[in-house]
Amino acid sequence: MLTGIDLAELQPLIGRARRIMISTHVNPDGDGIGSGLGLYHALAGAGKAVVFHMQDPVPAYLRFLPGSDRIRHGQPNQSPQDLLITLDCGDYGRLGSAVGERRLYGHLLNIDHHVSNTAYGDSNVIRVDACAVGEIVFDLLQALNLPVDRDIATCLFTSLVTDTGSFRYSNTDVRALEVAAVLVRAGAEPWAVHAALYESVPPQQLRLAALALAGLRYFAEGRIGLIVVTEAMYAETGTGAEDTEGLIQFPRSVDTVEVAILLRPAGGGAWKASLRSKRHVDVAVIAAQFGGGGHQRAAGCQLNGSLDAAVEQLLRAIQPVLR
Ligand SMILES: [Mn+2]
Repeated sequence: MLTGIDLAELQPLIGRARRIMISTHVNPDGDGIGSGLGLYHALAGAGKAVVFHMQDPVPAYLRFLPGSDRIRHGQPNQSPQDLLITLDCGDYGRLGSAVGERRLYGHLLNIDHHVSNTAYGDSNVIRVDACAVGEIVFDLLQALNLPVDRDIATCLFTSLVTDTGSFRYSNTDVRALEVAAVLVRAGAEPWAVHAALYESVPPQQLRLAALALAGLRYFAEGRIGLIVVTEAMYAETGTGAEDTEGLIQFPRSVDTVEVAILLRPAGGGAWKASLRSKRHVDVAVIAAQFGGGGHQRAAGCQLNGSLDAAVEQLLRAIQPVLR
């Protein structure tokens, strides 16, 4: 779905804008940051006054990306911008505090691939068939005739790698691999990106994984796998939320499991749930029941109350749709 807009139609909007701000969702991931930095470098190269501003800091595993040290975070943006471009962010609230007041922005361009996107922009490019927002940004740069140099290629390639699970998930289609090939030709190095992303784990992160794995539980004859991270585990291992990256792969990797759940503290006694499915359960629908969203095979939401209550609510939502 391309809601109303052909990418080439964005030419006048972007051409007119002198000051452009890029942002992505809270708890930013490789897609939000990779696609954002790719766009950042391209727009800066085109002579725009461009800033990349998000609520949270760049997670350590993404700090190898060229330009990641120039991303601003923390305080809300206060300077007026001609154009705000939001990437990989399904609803306006998920931008968190980064954007400040909406009246600061002459125009909001929302570029995303989440089926749950609320089309909150003045212009919305929502392509649910894109494996990553990096793929849409790649197409946008083509449409705008902006060159893809080595830095841009590395950032966009990282976006594709992280959102496709290193080209393994069901969103890995011919198009994803074709775009990846073009990016590699433009200078992205698959091994270097892989090593930076997945072979640079700090020891404490593995200790956290060991603690969480010890408590792995199954429900519904093994078709649901649950892994929980607690504040106590963070404290014992000296880790935090960003060290839970990749943990959900463990329950999902079990042969009987259709739906994998990762629960971690969300602050204020709430729990953040990450949901993954393998074949037929639409976890975006499950997450939406709790005010969250995402994709068919990967989604997230937040639940209030005790851990037991959070687990109970999720099981009650998932069990009826398991075959
Ligand atoms: Mn994404």
